Amino acid sequence: MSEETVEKIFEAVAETAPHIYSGLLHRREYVQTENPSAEDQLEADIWANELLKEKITGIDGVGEYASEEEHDVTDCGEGLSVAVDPLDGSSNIPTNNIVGTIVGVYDEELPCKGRNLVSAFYVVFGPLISMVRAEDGEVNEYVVEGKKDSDIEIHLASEDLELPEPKIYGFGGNKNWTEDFRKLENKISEQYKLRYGGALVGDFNQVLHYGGVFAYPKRTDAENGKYRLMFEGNPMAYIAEMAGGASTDGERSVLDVEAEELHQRVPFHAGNTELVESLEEELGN
Ligand code: FBP
Repeated sequence: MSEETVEKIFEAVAETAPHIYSGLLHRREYVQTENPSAEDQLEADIWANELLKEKITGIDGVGEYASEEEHDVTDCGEGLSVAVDPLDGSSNIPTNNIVGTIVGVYDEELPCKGRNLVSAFYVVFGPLISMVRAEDGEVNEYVVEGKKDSDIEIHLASEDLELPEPKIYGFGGNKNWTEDFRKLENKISEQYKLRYGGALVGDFNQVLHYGGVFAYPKRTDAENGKYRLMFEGNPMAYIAEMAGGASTDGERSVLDVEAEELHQRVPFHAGNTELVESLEEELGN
């Protein structure tokens, strides 16, 4: 049963979250390795991936596990495919700013389109450990408490989250924006307040709560921007759309982008529908 499997995946991530959080203290150094996207890895990136991989691949009904930290998909039986960014925003770890975990659960072999998602969620390691989960047309928020497996509790904090009237924006990659995007940012900055922290989970999470738009667009030096479609773009676009908002790669919903490679990148924009639509229109001109 795929609903039961999704529930087990969600619980496994919730139970692992406090372990990841408490283990960050001694794993804040860069090691001499790169991930498949040629980014330097912290000891924490590798370790969080190992913890999550062990838990998730052990779940009955999980067929594939893929991670932003590993080159290939791991085949682990019959069933759903799980794509994980174990520590999103990990360059925030040395400075002690927000990081998180992003998970997409697909009912298709990876790589595949975001339309194949059956669930997506993310963990925010902030003042609290919280989780936002989108499924069956609803977005709910949870708080995770406790430290050991035996005392971890998951409390529902907010039900059926919807993007409120827009107030803020956050755009990454500013050193290499196109002229069109720079003009657009200029306009948006006159109307909305800038909030940018350098971790997709934190930056998107505040847009979800305050309303607005978040983007990491294409760059003059990177046609497809920075985010990995399977691990970051699709799950966050799925959550944005389920919260009543929209997403775009500049031309179409992120969820409709063809997936050709596991680690392919995608220009990412998501938030309140009216803002995403006007951004898409302006960038298309
Ligand atoms: P990682 O998952 O490898 O940490 O990379 C993604 C990311 O950290 C996003 O969370 C964040 O929005 C972006 O990179 C920050 O990029 P920049 O440092 O260019 O602002």
